[in-house]
Amino acid sequence: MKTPSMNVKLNQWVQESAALCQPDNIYWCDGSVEEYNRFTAQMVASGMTIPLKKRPNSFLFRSDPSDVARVEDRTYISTPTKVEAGPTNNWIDPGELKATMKGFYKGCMRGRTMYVIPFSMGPVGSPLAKIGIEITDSLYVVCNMHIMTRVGTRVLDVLGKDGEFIPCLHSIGAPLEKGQKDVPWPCAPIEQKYISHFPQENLIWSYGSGYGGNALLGKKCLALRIASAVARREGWMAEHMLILRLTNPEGRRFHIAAAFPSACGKTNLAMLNPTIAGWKAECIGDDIAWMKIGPDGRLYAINPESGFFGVAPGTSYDSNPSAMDSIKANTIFTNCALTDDGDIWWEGFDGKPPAHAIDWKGKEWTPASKAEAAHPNARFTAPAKQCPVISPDWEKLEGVPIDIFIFGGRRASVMPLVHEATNWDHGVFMGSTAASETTAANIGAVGNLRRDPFAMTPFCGYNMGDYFKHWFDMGDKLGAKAPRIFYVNWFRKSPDGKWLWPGYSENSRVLKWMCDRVSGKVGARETPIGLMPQEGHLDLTGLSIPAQDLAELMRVDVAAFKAEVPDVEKHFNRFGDRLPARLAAQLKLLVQRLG
Ligand code: SAT
Ligand code: MN
Repeated sequence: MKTPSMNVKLNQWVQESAALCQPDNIYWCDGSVEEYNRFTAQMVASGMTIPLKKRPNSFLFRSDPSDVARVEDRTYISTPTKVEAGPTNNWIDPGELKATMKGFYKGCMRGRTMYVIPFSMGPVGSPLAKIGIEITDSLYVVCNMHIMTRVGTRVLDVLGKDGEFIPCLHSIGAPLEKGQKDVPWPCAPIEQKYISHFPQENLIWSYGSGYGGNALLGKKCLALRIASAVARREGWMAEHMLILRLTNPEGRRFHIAAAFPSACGKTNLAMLNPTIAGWKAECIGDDIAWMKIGPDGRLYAINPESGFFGVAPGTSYDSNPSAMDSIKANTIFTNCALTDDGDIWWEGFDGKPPAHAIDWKGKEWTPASKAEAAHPNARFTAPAKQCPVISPDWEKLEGVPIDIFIFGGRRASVMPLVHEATNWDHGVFMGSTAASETTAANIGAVGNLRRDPFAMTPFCGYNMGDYFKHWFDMGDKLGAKAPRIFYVNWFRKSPDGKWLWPGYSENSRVLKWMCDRVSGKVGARETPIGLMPQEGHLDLTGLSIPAQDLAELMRVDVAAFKAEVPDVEKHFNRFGDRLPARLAAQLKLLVQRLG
């Protein structure tokens, strides 16, 4: 196929990649509906996917059982020196890593087609948008990218002859020899998987996996790891945050950006259905926020994505009706169970489990089966525009002004339901010390407590000590116009293991308190860890939470916080002289306040 692009660098890179990977064909994606339909039909015909009778234009994929989540252990930030990648990232020298990976890339697309996907992260033409080009040999990736990003010829038009783009090279790492039969989910073994980033060159190389963030390179690789490094250089922010708009009964709008680790409820909060009278919520994004200071000195956010790659298990009309409505049609499902009538199913779905299904591994399943029907990291890929509560302003080129930042994670103990930072430095301290129990979104142990600063541990494309400093620099620039900062924990449990807070839509009550704080409607009570709601200020109308549960949710466990100080010190010490003195000062102040 002749190149549709006039961009000299792009054409050269495609040619070089083809020479290295040796595909049978090169195909340039135009992003059209016709193209999407042709590719899904092709995958149905080849047995790679199953069309769902119950959901129009929707498909179920089953991955290889070894390829079910991000692989943090195989993810690299390859900067010229190790210290630039910092203590939270895996590092290999760029020359060495490229040599190793070139060895794998050589001939890796034999017997396959190389697809060239021009995509925009952010609405095409937004001053915050960036262009990427993904080269891949996976049609699953092409179709997911169609949903998750803006793909197509428009992007090449914007790129023109000499526009800048971020090259993203991806291969599943499974060449097909002559006569060799393909499998439904080709990929390479774990020790050959590499998710590599070269921030100095704005370059991404991914090899061996076809799943989620490992393969849809616009998402974590470009929009977080590379973008975070670019953002620091250029003075803006790329964060692992949902964006939502809340409107109070008087019509005042508040924009909230919240950072939680993967599989901790960002999609649910982003699509919140408020249970408090007169408040309205709209979704702008569920995973990533790019934020720049606007002409009025406030911080403006866009959602660089155009779809949701959401965790399926636990999603239901009960927990997230808007997500359920978003996935009625035109959706890709990965590693969900298949019901006998041609629908998907997962643990936590509405109603009774099906009497019989086919599980994510393609095996017979009944409620008596020991194995889960859906993989815990099973996902849906759905167009954002299908969300019934998507904001009419979700594609506004200049973004929306952020009033509130929220940090948090999953913690069965210690962290109360909500507290507020007393100032920006304190808020940065809260973000930098955030901790959460690990989830199935990464291959590895689940339920271990780890420090996950700003929910960015797996996604920061440079030394996290410098990232902390960047937060202080942004705060200094924003001054009095900086968003207010809060910390939440929806996941606190009683000593006998029961959730203390109902969560989901009821989280709107906590958001209301934050908005009331911003508009000066309510005061707060000072505690050693920050500001907390005064008696009666958290709107609990219509909710019956036992008084002792509420007391536990709001309790500042001073002894537990004190007991964690050595762990925070250890965490900070990892950054050596890259740790901003302002963070060390905050820790000192906390220790003093705890007494
Ligand atoms: O697989 S993804 O990285 O896209 C999902 C996640 O971990 O948040
Ligand atoms: Mn995420």
